[in-house]
Amino acid sequence: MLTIAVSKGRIYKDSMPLLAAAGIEPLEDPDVSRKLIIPTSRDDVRLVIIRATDVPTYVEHGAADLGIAGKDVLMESDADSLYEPLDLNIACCRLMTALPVEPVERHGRLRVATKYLKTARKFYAKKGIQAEIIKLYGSMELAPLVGLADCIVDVVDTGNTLKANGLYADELIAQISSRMVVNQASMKLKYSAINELLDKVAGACQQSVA
Ligand code: PRT
Ligand code: MG
Repeated sequence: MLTIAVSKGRIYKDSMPLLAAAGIEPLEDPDVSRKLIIPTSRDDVRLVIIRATDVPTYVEHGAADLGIAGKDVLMESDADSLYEPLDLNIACCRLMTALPVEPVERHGRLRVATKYLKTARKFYAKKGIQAEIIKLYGSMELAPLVGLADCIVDVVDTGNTLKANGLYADELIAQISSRMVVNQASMKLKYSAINELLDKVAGACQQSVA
């Protein structure tokens, strides 16, 4: 049995056509079903539906053999023993700093609101800026508007959310896309099944790029 960890939302939507190329089609819609384990058209493959940020943890511990996660989530994760064999080129966006359009006077250290603690810390340290990183779990765009932070670090797609909140994207930290990750032991023990799946999905990725 192969278990694939995937989150609901944009990654699910964009990755299902790729898994279909490997003959894997979910037998239930996770948006309708309350089940967290979804059987697929292949007896030997099932999906587990979890939060995007939990995908690396499930795969590192072998609770899932494979997983699909954004590079932003992987960079932030403590799971550092995963294989990352395939860039799926889906759910693409940019990890950026963003500032208020109306400049606000700053006193003392730069305050940065983000859910990307590790990545932000590294980014500012590399620039030689001693920033105070403020951990938030969502709606980062609000922080500069209410004086909680001077700027934010977040993923940006169209930029509409920033614009609607009086912010603009400033510096690019990383180009983001979703990756297939694989548990190290699974890669050894289930090599042929995983390799075949990766090959088929990789083929489907190339077709969708071409
Ligand atoms: O939403 P939830 O708290 O459950 O978890 P999540 O936010 O981690 O999951 P989800 O499904 O929202 O995002 C999963 C992955 O999609 C992320 O880890 C990214 O790799 C990728 N991705 C691609 C994005 C976006 N594009 C994106 N635009 N993730 C989030 N956004 C958000 C962004 O944070 C901002 O609030 O959408 C808003 C900006 O969109 P624009 O188009 O207005 O710029
Ligand atoms: Mg989200």
